[in-house]
Amino acid sequence: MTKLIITCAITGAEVTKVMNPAVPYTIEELQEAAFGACEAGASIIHLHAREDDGSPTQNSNRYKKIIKAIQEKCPDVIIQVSTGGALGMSRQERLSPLELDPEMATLDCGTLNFGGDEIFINTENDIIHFATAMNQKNVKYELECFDKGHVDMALRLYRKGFIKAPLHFSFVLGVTGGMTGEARDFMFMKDSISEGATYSVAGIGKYEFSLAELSIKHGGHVRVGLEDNIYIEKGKLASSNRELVEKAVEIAKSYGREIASPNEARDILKMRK
Ligand code: KMH
Ligand code: ZN
Repeated sequence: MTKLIITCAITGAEVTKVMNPAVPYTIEELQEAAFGACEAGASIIHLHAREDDGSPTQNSNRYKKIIKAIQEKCPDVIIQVSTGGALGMSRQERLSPLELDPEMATLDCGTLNFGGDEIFINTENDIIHFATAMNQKNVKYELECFDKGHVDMALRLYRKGFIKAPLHFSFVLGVTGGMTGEARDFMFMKDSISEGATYSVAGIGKYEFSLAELSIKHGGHVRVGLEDNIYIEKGKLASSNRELVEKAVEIAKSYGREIASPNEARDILKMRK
């Protein structure tokens, strides 16, 4: 089976130190979190920027400093910047990190209820706008899909020529308002993508490791990290992103699945420029 690509979503935009004190905010904390995750086996860091007080930002200068700090300690790692940012941010704000010509970025493929009155807005025109900007800069995108309709949208925009192959999907399952992280929903998502496409799965909260295991078993890839889940096991907070990656590595080992290095991940995702 193909080697396993582990992405670590080290901080996100919504999770806070109040929920888990290990959530990194400062440049030093983000550097340390990325380093720990990479040492444990992550080849991709899914990155949101935060200010020192934890507020989420898409400011490209802040991203630049964080990326520089991460690359000092993990020179090979693939940095995947978020263009989802935080709820309520404008298109323009969300796209700011593209100014840095990142190697990889997320491309969110549909609108979703996010609990309470929150809505994560990604209209068809937003997706086309983001995809066009990334195509111009030859940025590898990860197609983030929180729902089956998002996969269909990505495939439709692929057929129309706005989204380019090779397609790499990320199924983010278990968000309030999106598809659940039950095995049935994972199978439906993975069976819906096109021939030759690759996928990774990010299980939110309690779904993180059950979905990681399913994906490992079925030849998919995995995302873990404090953005998605703050617990190492039921009722016990994770001490670090490293610990979450280590747990994914243990599961992979139990299935005889080897872990991809960053360069092997680049080959698997066909992202050499
Ligand atoms: N923070 C969420 C609203 C992404 O990184 O592209 C969106 C998100 C998706 O995290
Ligand atoms: Zn994110």
